[in-house]
Amino acid sequence: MKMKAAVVTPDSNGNVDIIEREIRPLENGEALVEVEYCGVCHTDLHVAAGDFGKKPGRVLGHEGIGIVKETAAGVTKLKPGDRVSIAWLFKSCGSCEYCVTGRETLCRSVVNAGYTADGAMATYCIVDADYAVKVPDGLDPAQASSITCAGVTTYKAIKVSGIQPGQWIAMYGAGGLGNLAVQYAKKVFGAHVIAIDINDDKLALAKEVGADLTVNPAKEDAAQFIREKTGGAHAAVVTAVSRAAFNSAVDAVRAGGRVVAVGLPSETMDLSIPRIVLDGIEVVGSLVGTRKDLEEAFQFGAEGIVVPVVQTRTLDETNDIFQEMRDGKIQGRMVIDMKKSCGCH
Ligand code: 8ID
Ligand code: ZN
Repeated sequence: MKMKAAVVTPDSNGNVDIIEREIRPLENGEALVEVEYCGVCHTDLHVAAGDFGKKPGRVLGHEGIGIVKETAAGVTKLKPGDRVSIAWLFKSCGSCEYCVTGRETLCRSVVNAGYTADGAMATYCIVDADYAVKVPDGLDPAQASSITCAGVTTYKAIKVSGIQPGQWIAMYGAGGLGNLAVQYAKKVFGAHVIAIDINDDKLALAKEVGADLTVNPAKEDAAQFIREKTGGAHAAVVTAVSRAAFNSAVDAVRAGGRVVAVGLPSETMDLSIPRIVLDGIEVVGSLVGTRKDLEEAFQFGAEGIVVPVVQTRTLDETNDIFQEMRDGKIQGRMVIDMKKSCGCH
């Protein structure tokens, strides 16, 4: 049986080729998933461009949602007909110090969908059954796809920020991750939210989904604005793909504040040692979320507390979506609808 897939070009030039490929037989513990939807994350752009090392021929995609078609021997957790996720955390070893202490995304032998394993930007995907998280009933599958990376990553980053109800959190970047960050912070954690983005249309969307305040750093000093309005944020989550945003976040938090780094520009940030030491600032990275985090993030979607902003497209449009993302033109998430593109339905 064949599948249609978006794979990184031979020279990893930031684009994909749409190809047909034979689906390999399942191995012990695996399941075959017919993909329904796959969101396009900015990380797919980084992988396609070789930002973390060239990956020619790799099937991209880690915001996948689909239906289990077949399970191999040894699979007890899933059965045909189940709706499951295909997330960045594709598989980990399950027994190292990270896996057994609730930090499985840091496993040194982790496998990531759409990076070190073939991902979900395809009509079919083979998953490790233990790592495919079930999608709860009542959650729209296109919206679930956006939660599979953007949602769980920001939900987890907010947990890591330690924000408490009523405190101020600054969300740098209001794109695919950022608009969900605003929603989880406001509606789940009960925080006051400031959204920061260089595009006014993204700020308008952030306001619509719950931001209390917005500021555009292309027009004014965001850190100064935040200090004036809030006395300094208690925490910041940075999903913007820009070192300027990381630097501003350090300036925007109050003493004892925590900056959670999520965005992945291939750059370094400035850290003033006196600022870090004298004001007790913490800077910490946060990488997607565990299977448990994803289960929780899904549930808030199923309950309608968090509503991903999604628009569906076809697999053939992947390179167009990439360009729109580079140009900062996307509101919320572009989600590939596989049924629209495979031509067999
Ligand atoms: O687990 C993780 N840490 C993780 C998970 C998923 C994604 C990390 N990421 C990374 C991606 O690889 C990417 O580097 O998070 C970053 C954001 O992903 P995204 O939300 O999918 O990208 P987007 O939709 O393009 O949104 C980026 C936003 O940043 C704004 C843009 O206007 C856009 O809305 N932005 C930029 I670019 N520069 C900015 C600046 N200086 C800025 N906003 C404020 N200040
Ligand atoms: Zn992602």
